[in-house]
Amino acid sequence: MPFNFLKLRYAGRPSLRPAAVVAALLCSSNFALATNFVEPPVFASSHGVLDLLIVVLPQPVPSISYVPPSGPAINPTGWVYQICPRASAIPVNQCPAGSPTTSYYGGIRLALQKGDQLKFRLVNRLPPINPVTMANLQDGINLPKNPTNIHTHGMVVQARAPTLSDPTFGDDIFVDIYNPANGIPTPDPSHQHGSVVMDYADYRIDVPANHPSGAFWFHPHVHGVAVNQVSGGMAGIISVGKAGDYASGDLSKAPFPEANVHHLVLKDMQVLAAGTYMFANGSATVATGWCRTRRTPPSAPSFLRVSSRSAKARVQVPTTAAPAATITPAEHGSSP
Ligand SMILES: [Cu+2]
Repeated sequence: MPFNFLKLRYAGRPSLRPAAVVAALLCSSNFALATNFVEPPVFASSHGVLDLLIVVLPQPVPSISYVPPSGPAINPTGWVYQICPRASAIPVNQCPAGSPTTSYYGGIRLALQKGDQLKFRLVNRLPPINPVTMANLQDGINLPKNPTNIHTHGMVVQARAPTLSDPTFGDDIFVDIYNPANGIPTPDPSHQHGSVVMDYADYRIDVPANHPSGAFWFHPHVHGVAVNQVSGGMAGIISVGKAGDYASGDLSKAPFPEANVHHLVLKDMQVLAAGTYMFANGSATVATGWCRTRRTPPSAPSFLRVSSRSAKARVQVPTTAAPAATITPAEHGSSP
């Protein structure tokens, strides 16, 4: 698959910035890695509720600039989750410019606690997809219209469809939310498993009071097109509780100190055997110096170094050619 997603918690004083990591993975060989680590933006629940507006839309990735051998510089277009507290949203279904809105290509973190309610409105502002770039076109005639939804990967929550008395969706992977600007979907009885919704859908995901603490993630889950969307950047972290709930910080089993917990998102792109990559704005030939040719010898794994005063850790960087440190979503088979 043209995507690997790694999220981790680790101790120490990290020396890498997520945006730099993203760029480094996509990158020319002379990219400077030694920048400060910055946590992904966090939206945390308050008094048991996290209530957000989430608009998914295309956006140039400013941290990645690439000059192909025969052409002007390219800033790849990513597909990002633009997020703001629902209370700050402006009519109709828009996040305000500037704070408190974020649309971070590297992904954001939703910080939840056991027993919380995660509520959000998901608005689809994605462009249509060129069918040529789709690996799973046979999964539905409407997929080029780029429907989306959200799945909370790994969480133990209800896969709930709306009812007359409760119109919200739970973690329902069968709802397809369409951007009206891409046209009205054609009825497709052979592949339509759930609700067809235009423009947006409202979700309510109840986190059980006895939900395990841990690190999870969210991503779109419309069969046949999820791979395009996740590859475009649509993913983020969900944390429940604290790392100290399940991890010890020392031999006496003191809880892991929360100040030493950091979150990192790695994303990469697949460079084809012919040395090309299909950007949203067209294919480009990849120059010598991109990640695969940086390996010496070519079969050796790439490493990302995370250092601290007291310890050093090496985190193996996953690549699409030889994934070595990915969180494999086992329940989805070969799909995200
Ligand atoms: Cu998943």
